[in-house]
Amino acid sequence: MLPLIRRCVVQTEPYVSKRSFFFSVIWNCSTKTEKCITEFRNEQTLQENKKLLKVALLGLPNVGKSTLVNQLTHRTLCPTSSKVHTTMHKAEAVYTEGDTQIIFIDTPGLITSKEFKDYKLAETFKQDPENSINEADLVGIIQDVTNVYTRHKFNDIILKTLENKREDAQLLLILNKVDRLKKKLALLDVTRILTNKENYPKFDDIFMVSALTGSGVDDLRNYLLDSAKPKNWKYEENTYINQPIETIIEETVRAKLMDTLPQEIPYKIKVKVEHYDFTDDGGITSIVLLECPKENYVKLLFKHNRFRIKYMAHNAEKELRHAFRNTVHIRLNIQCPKSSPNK
Ligand SMILES: Nc1nc2c(ncn2[C@@H]2O[C@H](COP(=O)(O)OP(=O)(O)OP(=O)(O)O)[C@@H](O)[C@H]2O)c(=O)[nH]1
Ligand SMILES: [Mg+2]
Repeated sequence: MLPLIRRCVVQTEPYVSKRSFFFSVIWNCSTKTEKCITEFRNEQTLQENKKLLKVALLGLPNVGKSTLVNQLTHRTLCPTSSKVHTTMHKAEAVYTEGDTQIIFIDTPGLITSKEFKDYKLAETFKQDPENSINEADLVGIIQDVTNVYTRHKFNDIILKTLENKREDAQLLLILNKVDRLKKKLALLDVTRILTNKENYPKFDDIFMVSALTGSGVDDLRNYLLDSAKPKNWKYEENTYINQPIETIIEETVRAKLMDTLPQEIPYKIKVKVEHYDFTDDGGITSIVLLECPKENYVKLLFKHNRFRIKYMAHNAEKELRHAFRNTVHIRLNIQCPKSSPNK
């Protein structure tokens, strides 16, 4: 036991509080001293070995940033949909494995000033990607390889945002949606063009993944775990996201509305959690208000004997169950200012 005690005593300033804990452990457990010291040493070793990596995932709207975060963290905590501008503000999703914590910053899709004005988007669409890249240890640029208009080039907005990258931060190119590419040779073509232009960024590594099927995602996660540097964790081990439950429910329901309703209609419906509660077994029940500005939006939702709205609620519950790893029941209240509330 002696070498261990010496090791604790000689520790410098930051460990003062641990050292006093160490002594109190010895005083209080005279008969179990050996066990207590061993336990403390294990805890201390973990503290000393802790590693952290902050990863910002950036790209144009709809390239699959949030789907990738969900696949990397094994939880559908970030909203995803087939329409653009699903993510409206940044969120930190946390993955902890062994002594390593990775914080994934999911961001709104990068947009030009014109798009920002035309679609009257929130300030977060501009500020959040910039702020995220500033604080990241590693930046992943996600490119949708199925989009024949954008896959061979980096939009100016991507290049401009990358100017905010810290010099010591690693840079990855992540080619996503490879499952939908029939001719795999096209991937090599895209890679060659994106990595050989003079004014384009120099990438530390390139990954080809399918965020939807999970293909290639384990390799990416392992690479990130290996890239983490010794540093204390930002979050507790059992923290998964830095968003309140209401926000996760609201954004999941909104995203599923975007998948269900056509064109721009879902963007005009306000989604608000009126109430949520926990059941005895830890499940969640919630009442969610959908404020429809027009009566025909309500009719659309109730079409085909309410099939649409039931399907949407079913999908939202399914995703939330996967996010919270527990039962989730949602009741939707649909309100239209010009008509009486429907339930
Ligand atoms: N086939 C296929 N579809 C994918 C893949 N990754 C994402 N998608 C789909 O692409 C659509 C957009 O995914 P999101 O994760 O919401 O994209 P995003 O980049 O977060 O979008 P914004 O938040 O709007 O900027 C969804 O319908 C996903 O299911 C993939 O690897 N393969
Ligand atoms: Mg998103």
